[in-house]
Amino acid sequence: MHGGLLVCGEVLAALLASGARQAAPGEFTRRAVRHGKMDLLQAEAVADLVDATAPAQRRAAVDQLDRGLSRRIGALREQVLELEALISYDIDFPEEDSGPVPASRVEASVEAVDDAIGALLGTALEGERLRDGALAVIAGRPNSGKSSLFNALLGRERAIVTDIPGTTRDAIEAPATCNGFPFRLIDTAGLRPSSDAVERIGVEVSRRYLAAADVIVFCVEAGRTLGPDEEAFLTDGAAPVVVARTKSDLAVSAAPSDHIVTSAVTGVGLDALRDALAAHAFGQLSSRGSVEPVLTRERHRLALERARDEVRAFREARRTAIDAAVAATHLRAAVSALEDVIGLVTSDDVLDRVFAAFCVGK
Ligand SMILES: Nc1nc2c(ncn2[C@@H]2O[C@H](COP(=O)(O)OP(=O)(O)O)[C@@H](O)[C@H]2O)c(=O)[nH]1
Ligand SMILES: [Mg+2]
Repeated sequence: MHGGLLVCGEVLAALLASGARQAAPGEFTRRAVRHGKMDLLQAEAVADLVDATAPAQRRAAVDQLDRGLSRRIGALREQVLELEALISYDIDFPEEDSGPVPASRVEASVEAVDDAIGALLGTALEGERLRDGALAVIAGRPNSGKSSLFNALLGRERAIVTDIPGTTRDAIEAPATCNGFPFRLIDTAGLRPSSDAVERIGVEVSRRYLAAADVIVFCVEAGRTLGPDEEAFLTDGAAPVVVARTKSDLAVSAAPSDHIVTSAVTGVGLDALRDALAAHAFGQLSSRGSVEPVLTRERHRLALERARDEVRAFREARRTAIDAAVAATHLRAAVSALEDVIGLVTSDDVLDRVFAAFCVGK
């Protein structure tokens, strides 16, 4: 069919009238999961790939679709199963003092599993950020060049720029990609005490965004000495702060070397600013370069935390000389937490939740 809303709509109506039905969201992927052609992590990756706006998101989704994360979690599962095998002698012959496997070997193996789960959990913060986009908030005094910098980073005139202090009163959000990583860029009202009711609300909104920020871009004009309010802001330390010395085309900056000298007019420093944003919000992911599996959803993180808790409970149970068979139930629970992530056996309501976010036809 050629495009056009009316013709497509009428053809669709004719098909439905002849007995066809429309696919449910994610129905084809769901079938693939039900028939074992795909696991749950791969199904999630299909949705992530559809939603990807930044190259780093696409890379992670394609790797997950390739079973990168499934394999890694499968390997963890194998490790726990081997641990179970190691202690099986203790279970079968509980009255013997020591089995053929020395306690130190079991202990080392527990450590190794704990470390491996920990390494993967270490990717969750940036991984979840990778799916949602990192929140980068631009802040500073009124007229410090925030909106101009915001527009320059976006490459379009999204926020209103004037020389009147207090122009931006509401927070403005726009998606942006820096060095391949996704960001939600926020322009805010300038921070200052104000008698204007609307501006005061704007400043309040700015503070709320700042509290939630993953990284802050703090604007100070080049060549100007920082005021005490600005020095205080920098040591506040809620999120990492990148200082942008703005309007460098107007003044020579004698700023500390970690400040980034920028100009919205000439475009100087914009790349350096993007580098800094990517390094602060995605430092681990970008330094690893090649594709390594990452946890991108709360669902993954919670299940792996459960697995780690169970492995630790197992270690504790052995330390306190609890019956080996009882201690081993923790390993069973750890295995099942790992299997939940991959989705080897998945209940309908978990599937419903995963596929609710899918679009029709996938
Ligand atoms: N020459 C020059 N002027 C700038 C630059 N950035 C902002 N300005 C001017 O500074 C004033 C305030 O800018 P604006 O972006 O609205 O600041 P905000 O209040 O912090 O959002 C406006 O008149 C801008 O044109 C720059 O890089 N170079
Ligand atoms: Mg502004």
